[in-house]
Amino acid sequence: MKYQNPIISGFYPDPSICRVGEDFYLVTSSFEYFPGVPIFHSTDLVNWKQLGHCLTTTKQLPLIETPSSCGIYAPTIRYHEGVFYVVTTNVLDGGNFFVTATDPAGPWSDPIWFKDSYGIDPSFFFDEDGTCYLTGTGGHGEEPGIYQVEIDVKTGAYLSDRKCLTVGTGGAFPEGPHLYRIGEYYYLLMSEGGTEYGHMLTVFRSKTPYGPFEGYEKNPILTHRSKDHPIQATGHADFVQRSDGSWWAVFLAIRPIGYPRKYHLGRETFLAPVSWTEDGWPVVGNDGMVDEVIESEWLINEQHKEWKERDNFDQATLNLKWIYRRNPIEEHYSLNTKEGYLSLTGSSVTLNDTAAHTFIGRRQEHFDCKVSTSLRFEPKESEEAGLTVFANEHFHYEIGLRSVNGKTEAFFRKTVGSLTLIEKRLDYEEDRIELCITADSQWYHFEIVSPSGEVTELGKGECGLLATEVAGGFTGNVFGLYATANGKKTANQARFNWFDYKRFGKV
Ligand code: 6LW
Repeated sequence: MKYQNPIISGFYPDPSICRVGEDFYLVTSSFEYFPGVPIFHSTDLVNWKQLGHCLTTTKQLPLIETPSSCGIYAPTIRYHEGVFYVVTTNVLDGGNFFVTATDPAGPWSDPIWFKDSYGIDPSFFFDEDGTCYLTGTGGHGEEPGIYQVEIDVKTGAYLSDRKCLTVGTGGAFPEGPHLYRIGEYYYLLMSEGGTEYGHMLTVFRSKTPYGPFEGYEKNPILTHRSKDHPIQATGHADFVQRSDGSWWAVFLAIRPIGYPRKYHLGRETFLAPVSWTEDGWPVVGNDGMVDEVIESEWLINEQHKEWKERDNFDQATLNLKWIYRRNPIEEHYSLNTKEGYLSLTGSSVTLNDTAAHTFIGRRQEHFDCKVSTSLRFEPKESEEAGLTVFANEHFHYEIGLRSVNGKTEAFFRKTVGSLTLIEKRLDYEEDRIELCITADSQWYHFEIVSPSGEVTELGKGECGLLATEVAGGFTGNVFGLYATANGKKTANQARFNWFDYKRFGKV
């Protein structure tokens, strides 16, 4: 049977996976978005359904004025004796910590913070004797490398000295480590080269958990660096074994467009089969290369991608795909489930500020897609609300309604670094409007539809100007509904009646 990569598309990087019986659980990074650390479930590794998020409270995930692409980095999920553990880093807001749950759908515990926590990419390994090893990168001026300490999983207290396991094969940014015990060896999997085009996965092994670790002579075991391949930046992997004995790797990769290459969907989650050499070294995919379509005799199910095209905002809680930027100010959001709309109240914070915007978004998962929404809004002076495609505060395009000199206008604006341009403005007499963004792999096209059905194109913007190579950071593009009073206070609500996301072409 065949499946198509990515297995989870859109900005879902740094995947980590664990198995409990026939069930697999997978988590990814979430940075400044809230709730944090989406958690997915699968029984066949190719069909994934989101169960929820691991970090759903401000106590677990303080993100007050967290800069874009700070917040939650690479989590690891592990299961031990009836308990799930997710260990991760809140960069700039507390460092390394973990949460636990008996039901992966939640609720997850309050955070248990490590004292004197160092570095990023923490991972847990529970050995047969119950010892829990915390493995992660260096920090606080240490030599870049992978470091390890034993911990008490009730309190997070360190039970041993912290030791360096390896500095890797010499690539930049030794990171993303996971320790496993397979057969007679402890295997240390890690990434090097940085999360961009030089990304690679390397493996080491030892007879003891602290080494000495011997590197595989054929390292790296996964990389697409300097290859002409549509998938790039492969790395940051975690291994899992199915109950049928087959081994698999989940990892991140990107799908850049054009030349020079640029990617705007972020780093996505991919899957590859893992085989073993006779002398016990892992081989990922096709000798370290992975294609979009993979055929494997070990697959047990067809791949169907979970899909929901319309949100009518008529449920008591928002669909799990919706995410806020930083901790939301609750009173700025309300769902009227009876009449089926989501109301947003703007604040003085604009889309350009490093603060909690009034914003609710969902990841762009496909190159070819169309998102649209119906907005009812009577803006007062300085207010605006609309639909944005958002990379970060300095890189975003939007259309919406706003008030200028007592008049309502529909507008299309581009913010690209320090350049801001209102590309189109039209007097608009109605208080209802449909806002649409149609994406292909090169362009976002913006249009509005009046209540009488009249369609007006407002313009287009390059996807490449919102791509990571231009906008920077670790996230991918998100479509968002937003409201702002641009420096003023307001109680005026922008009501969104529905939101559609249609995909075209391949998943
Ligand atoms: C993550 C690091 C990485 O912590 O990018 O690709 C960082 N790998 O391991 C942020 O996602």
